[in-house]
Amino acid sequence: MAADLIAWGADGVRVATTTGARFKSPAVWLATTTTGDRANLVCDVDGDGRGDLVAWNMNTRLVSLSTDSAFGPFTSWQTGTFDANFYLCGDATGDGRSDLIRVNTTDTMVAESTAGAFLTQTTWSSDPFQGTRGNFVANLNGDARADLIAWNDNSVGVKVSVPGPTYSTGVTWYAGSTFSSNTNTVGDVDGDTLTDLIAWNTSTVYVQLCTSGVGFSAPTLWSMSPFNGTVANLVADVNGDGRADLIAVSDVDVKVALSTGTSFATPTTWMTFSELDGVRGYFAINVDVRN
Ligand SMILES: [Ca+2]
Ligand SMILES: [Ca+2]
Ligand SMILES: [Ca+2]
Ligand SMILES: [Ca+2]
Repeated sequence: MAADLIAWGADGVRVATTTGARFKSPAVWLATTTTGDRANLVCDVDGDGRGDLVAWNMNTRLVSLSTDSAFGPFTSWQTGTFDANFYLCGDATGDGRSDLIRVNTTDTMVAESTAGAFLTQTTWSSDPFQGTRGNFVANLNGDARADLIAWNDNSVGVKVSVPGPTYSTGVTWYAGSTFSSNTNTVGDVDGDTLTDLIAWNTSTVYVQLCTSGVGFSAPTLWSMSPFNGTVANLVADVNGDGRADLIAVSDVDVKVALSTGTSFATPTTWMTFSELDGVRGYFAINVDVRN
């Protein structure tokens, strides 16, 4: 399975599915003006392998499930106030379904997915864990549970998801400058199932590999091609070889730099277009079972 390109726009959500070698012309999967007043996310919340839409509002969380060729109507999966600084999703519990995670100034809370609703959020850690360059949810140690990353200018901290369920005490997995002037993203670029760090600069891309689930390597140069999208930089495996690739979305085209396992190949054009509205967000995740 390989990641497709999703553009959540003002009047609908469009999907450009991958063939493994390019993105097809975008198709409207849901005509909607619905949007989250806090965040828009795309995660597989019912665990069928296909990414779903989550519109995160302060007072309600709405979900639109992938039917494999479209997104279904939005339905409410949770009501009540659920507010934060960082809004994330990922399978923190390890049951195959993505959960909602909020990282706040002083704590981190998780609302578990039951495949039809989100349970009331519970506190998984009670200390500050915001990263200056962002927080990310990804599997780092090879169990089924997604862990929490706080990426800072001069360190990267990790809280591992453990049975309870809860987060472990935060541990520094890398101490040192982390090289990014543009976009900080995460993905498994070498295909060992452990999530790595990717730092996009104006004319270079550096990678910090996850090393056996206990730390990150020092930044290593993986690309010297000037490669930044004017509207979005994304990381996902678009050709299905198990290694996460770089996707640069611009106003006139979408370029991809495939991972070779030790570097990123020269970028190539995967789609040309004039109207891919992603004003609510661009995402790269598999949404169908075909490719
Ligand atoms: Ca799904
Ligand atoms: Ca889960
Ligand atoms: Ca890896
Ligand atoms: Ca790949």
